[in-house]
Amino acid sequence: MLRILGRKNSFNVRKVLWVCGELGIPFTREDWGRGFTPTSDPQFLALNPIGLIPCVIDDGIVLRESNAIVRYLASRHGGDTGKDAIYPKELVARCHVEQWMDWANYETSISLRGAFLGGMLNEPPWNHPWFVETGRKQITKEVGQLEEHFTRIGPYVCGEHFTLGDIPVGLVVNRWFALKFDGKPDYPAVARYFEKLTERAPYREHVRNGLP
Ligand SMILES: N[C@@H](CCC(=O)N[C@@H](CS)C(=O)NCC(=O)O)C(=O)O
Repeated sequence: MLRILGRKNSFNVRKVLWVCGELGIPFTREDWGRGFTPTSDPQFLALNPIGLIPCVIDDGIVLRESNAIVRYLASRHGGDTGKDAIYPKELVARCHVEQWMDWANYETSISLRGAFLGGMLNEPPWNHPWFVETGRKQITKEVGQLEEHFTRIGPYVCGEHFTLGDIPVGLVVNRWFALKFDGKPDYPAVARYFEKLTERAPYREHVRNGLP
């Protein structure tokens, strides 16, 4: 059985839990990371020398990096491989999915460090006022780009069907709605997307469950 190492309130672990819910993949989960056994523990580092959660073990295969894990699980257990699959095989459809995954993991994770870790959790060193302000401006611009995207395409990031692209983006959107700061705009198309994702039971269980 798939073993997931990482606390269930982690942004990146929740992606893995969500995809398992979508695909009906049975798993066991162990609490590692902030508030539990630290990822600097030699037992953890022996599995994942990068020292971050999530880390998974599947049939003796050890994997790290949430997006890579999500793609692996969908490739292995995703069933449908057609154009409308959760992770399509067709090159262009696949790249459309992956570009959203990469965008969320790179662009928005930098902004959210300032806006969320600094601005909401007051965590050093991210709570430097310049960094908080820059993060807020940047995440507002990025979610604004998503807003603009959803005026043309929807209801999911790649169009009509739910794909892996929605998983990291769905985490970002959940966190966006938890942020509180002056001048934060309303983005109605993103709000509709948030409601659309909320129709999905694994999203309600692992993502929109009251945690930012
Ligand atoms: N790029 C990595 C980032 C992983 C990451 O930053 N994980 C955080 C939790 S979301 C972590 O390990 N934090 C340390 C801790 O919880 O002790 C991924 O996508 O998996």
